[in-house]
Amino acid sequence: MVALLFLQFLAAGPLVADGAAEIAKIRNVLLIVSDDLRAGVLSCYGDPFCQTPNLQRLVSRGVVFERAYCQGTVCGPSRASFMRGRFVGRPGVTLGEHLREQGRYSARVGKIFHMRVPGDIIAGTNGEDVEACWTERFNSPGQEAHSPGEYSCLNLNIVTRAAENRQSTGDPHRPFVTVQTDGDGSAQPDYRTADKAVELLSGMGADADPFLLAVGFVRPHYPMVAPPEFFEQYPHRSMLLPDVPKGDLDDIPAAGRSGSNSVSTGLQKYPENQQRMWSGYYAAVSFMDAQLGRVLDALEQRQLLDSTLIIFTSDHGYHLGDHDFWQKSNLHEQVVRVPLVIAGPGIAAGRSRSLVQLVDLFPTVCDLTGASVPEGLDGRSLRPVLQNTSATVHDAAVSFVSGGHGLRTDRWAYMKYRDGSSELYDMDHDPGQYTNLSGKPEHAALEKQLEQQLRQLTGATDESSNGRKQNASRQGNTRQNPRRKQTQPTLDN
Ligand SMILES: [Ca+2]
Repeated sequence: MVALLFLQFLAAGPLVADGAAEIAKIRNVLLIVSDDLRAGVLSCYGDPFCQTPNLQRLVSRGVVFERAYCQGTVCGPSRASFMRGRFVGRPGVTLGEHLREQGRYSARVGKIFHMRVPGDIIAGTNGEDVEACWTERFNSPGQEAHSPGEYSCLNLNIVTRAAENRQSTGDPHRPFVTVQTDGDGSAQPDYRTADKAVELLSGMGADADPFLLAVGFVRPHYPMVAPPEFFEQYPHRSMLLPDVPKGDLDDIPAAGRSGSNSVSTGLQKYPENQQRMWSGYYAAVSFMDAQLGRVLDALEQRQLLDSTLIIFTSDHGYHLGDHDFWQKSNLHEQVVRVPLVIAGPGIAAGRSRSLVQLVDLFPTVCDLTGASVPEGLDGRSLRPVLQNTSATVHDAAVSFVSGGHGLRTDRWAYMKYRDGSSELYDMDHDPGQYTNLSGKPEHAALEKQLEQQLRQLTGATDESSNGRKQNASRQGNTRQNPRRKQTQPTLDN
């Protein structure tokens, strides 16, 4: 059945020579946002283990952006940024509001703007959602770490089936929780999100109003909850941990080091549990992918593939032991690089090396659906790349933490922190970011140029980045506490 649907899906999305004419048929947008999903764990970005057959359906008929970067590096700021098409903390109309003003239907299912995971998911509450963004909105509550089944808290080395005394929302333990659930997973929030998305799509058709359907999955964000069969695909002893050379942290300035690391969380004591973290993360990704498949099936069954732009991405990436770091809130490559796959009529399968940013999604949607483009967006339409994957839209991408900014150019990754410290990596020769070249005399001119480019793009000075952060806090766009260092692990719950 799966194979049959797969073939039908392929048949429904022919690669066309006349892309522009086909692209003009786009009326609808299906925006799918996974949570805390690092690009590198997906097979379309080279991972040898992780099974994501449904994302592969999109890959087989869409463009994979190999160098897509988030602007915010935790949930709240990133989501507020790309849903406004503006850099972190900048106010502006949201995508849904903008499309609604032009007569379109807009719906949210699950987490699109920031929701605390697991807090808002367990409570079934809206988090920092923007109500005006949506014609209708639907939450997908679930028991999360309290789901019946085998619970593990890996940094405390606790495994139990007992329902009582489970670490759920307390740091530093909650990021290291897995649950192999009893049952078929249908009580899980992402399953419910897919249920509702399928229901909404069943009411859509060729003659329905153009729609924006935003589907927000919460996995693989912790707790990593899925039925056992998803874990069994990834026996923990076969999981490969990132290489962390001796002295790896010595050349990373304090501002660049994650406060959530193997030592601070206690995970260092349990190397096998670090492998179990990978197993759990993969399991959560595959479970999310299964729900993605159900949504794609519904889109196909409603014969909406020929009129719908499909965007799959994540709010940011994730550290899984790289540099001994765990979680996010950091400017290193595993956090700032995100998965991005875009498919739709007139878009041929391919891969793009262009640097792109999540703030590009807003103007891309406007461009491809014929909506007007609001003034002052920070992104650019990706249409040139979708029509020709050798096109380039940016020569640099920027990312934000409360203590600094990151810049990614074709060859270099540069981080500048408010305390004056910096990092510089040659991504051609050191993609793992093991050797910080900042401060080396032979790179002084380059570093000066990158710093200037970063300031131009972000408008950053020490004062302005501080002011921007406070402005963002007033809008409720971020949960960042100005008195708390960005590198601490409690920013996003
Ligand atoms: Ca997130």
